[in-house]
Amino acid sequence: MRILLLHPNYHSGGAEIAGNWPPAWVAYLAGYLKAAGYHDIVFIDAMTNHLSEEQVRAKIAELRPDVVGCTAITPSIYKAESLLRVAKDVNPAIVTVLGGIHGTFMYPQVLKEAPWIDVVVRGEGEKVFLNLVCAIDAGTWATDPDAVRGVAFKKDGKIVATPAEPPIADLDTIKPDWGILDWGKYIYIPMGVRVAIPNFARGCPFTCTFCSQWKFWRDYRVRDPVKVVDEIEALVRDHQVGFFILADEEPTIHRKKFVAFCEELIRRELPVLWGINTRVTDILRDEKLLPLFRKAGLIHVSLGTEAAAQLKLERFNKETTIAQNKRAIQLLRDAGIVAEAQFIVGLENETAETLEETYRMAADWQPDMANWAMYTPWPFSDLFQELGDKVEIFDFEKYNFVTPIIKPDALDRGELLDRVMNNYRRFYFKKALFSYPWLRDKAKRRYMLGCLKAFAKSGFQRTFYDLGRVGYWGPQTRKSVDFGFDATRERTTGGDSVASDESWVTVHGPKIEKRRRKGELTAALACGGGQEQLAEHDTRTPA
Ligand code: B12
Ligand code: SF4
Repeated sequence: MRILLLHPNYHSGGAEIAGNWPPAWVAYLAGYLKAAGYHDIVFIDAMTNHLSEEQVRAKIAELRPDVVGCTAITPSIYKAESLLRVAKDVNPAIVTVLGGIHGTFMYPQVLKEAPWIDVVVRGEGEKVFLNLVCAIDAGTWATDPDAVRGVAFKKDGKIVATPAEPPIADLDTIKPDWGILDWGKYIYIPMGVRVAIPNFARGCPFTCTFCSQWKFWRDYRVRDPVKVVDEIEALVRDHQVGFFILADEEPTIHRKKFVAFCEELIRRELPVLWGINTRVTDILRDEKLLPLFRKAGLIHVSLGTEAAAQLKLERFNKETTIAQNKRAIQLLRDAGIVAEAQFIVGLENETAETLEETYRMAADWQPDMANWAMYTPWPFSDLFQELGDKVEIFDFEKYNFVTPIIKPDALDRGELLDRVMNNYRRFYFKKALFSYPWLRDKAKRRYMLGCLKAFAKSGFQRTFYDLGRVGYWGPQTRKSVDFGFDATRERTTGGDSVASDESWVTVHGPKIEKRRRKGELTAALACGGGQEQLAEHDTRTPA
């Protein structure tokens, strides 16, 4: 049986400006399938190779797969739907499969608008996809699809979702097949080396209302640090990877294992640098460990520093948090680690003044890098439900952190974009002239100048923030920018999304859920803002 995996050709000029990134999902799924005896797996990265649908069509016709699986996050859903239609057109006998976060929660809408998709794999993909492939292989899929857990499909005109497959308890049983990727393509521009995205943990014990990652993975699991380092060593040795980011939502949650991971990396002296996304409170907690992290190769930490102010949290003490943010940045810089502050902007209460305030904070805290992401209301997050009719745009293609989905009461979307660009211009102009070239730390200087190069490249190509597509050429065009929202895409009705599907049980037990709903957990803080910590002995939910 031949299985073809597709990564859709979706671009939006956010984090991807730093280079071409290898799709980790492909390696994890292919490794799991191959271990079970399914070796004929082919991958087409339409994103990295900028392939048109026609080019993918020709490849599908040539490869003659039995199963075609495509991934989709929310903004790439329409591209994924189209690619699967192409597969169905090429040969109606192909079983078309959609995986990833969007279909996991939006399968009723997806199966309605893309009836050529045979099956949606929900949540963690390895086990469910293997079971599905086995059922297809054995011929039982057509006759008894209900026997496969964790999938959704149409049967007799009705949408059916089978009970969820339990998350894989031991993540180390998944042996990724990194060899399936064409490594020469995945270059991290700031360092000019190959980049990888391994998983150290999956899931998150917290339950922030704007985030859906905790719902998606359902359970929080950390891998054996030594095995993760084995994987990294193989990536360095076999594929010449020189930089990696951990795919985790927040890898420092489990301090003990994270420290063990760093110690193992130090012991093996691997020629590799790496980056993570984490929370301010973890950096403060780990103040004394930062030199160890740096010694292990950690060079870049992104902190979700200011989402909290925008999200108007109960129990949110802004003064404390601002002081904490500043301190965390200072600590990282003192340890020789690049500190990146992430601001989330663009809620309905955003004004010119609040945007200016974020710039002032960035200027005051002096992170090495700053970015201003547009708040994006994932349709299956709790906050989306709370925002109600404040969300007017349902063109998911633009749900990408760079397009203003919510219109602030006091600003046009074009003005919002313009002020965000103004923040970027001022921040990086100063860094380029007065900071990066003069850094004493050689490794950091090289890294920062590399980041500037990536920025310059995307600015020149007009890909940064999709500026070319929307027609932004500076403040004079702020009134004329056109985000190109597709107005035919309308609000999903209750039945089209399963954000609160009772059958989709997570480990975030009823007690925690209740506290979160009552606002007793500082829930809506971004990765980086949360105050909670995981007890040292605990690998799952916070006490
Ligand atoms: C690394 C990363 C990137 C990288 C690389 C992406 C790539 N080429 O794969 C870069 C920097 C390029 C990037 C860019 C963007 N990203 Co990003 N990214 C991530 C990150 C940190 C890790 C993704 C990952 O590899 N996870 C590990 C793998 C194993 O998990 P997985 O992909 O979910 O796959 C599993 C299942 O979903 C399932 N599965 C997935 N696909 C399929 C397909 C089939 C057929 C089957 C059966 C199963 C299956 O099985 C897999 C194994 O269990 C996540 C956050 C996170 N912690 O997950 C955000 C995340 C995926 N990104 C996100 C976004 C929004 C973006 C951007 C739009 C932002 C921007 N403007 O730059 C772009 C879009 C780029 C694009 N075209 O895909 C959001 C998506 C949210 C949503 N609801 O859609 C996330 C979740 C971040 C967040 N917290 O909101 N991203
Ligand atoms: S800490 Fe919050 S924002 Fe970060 S992954 Fe966990 S639930 Fe999501």
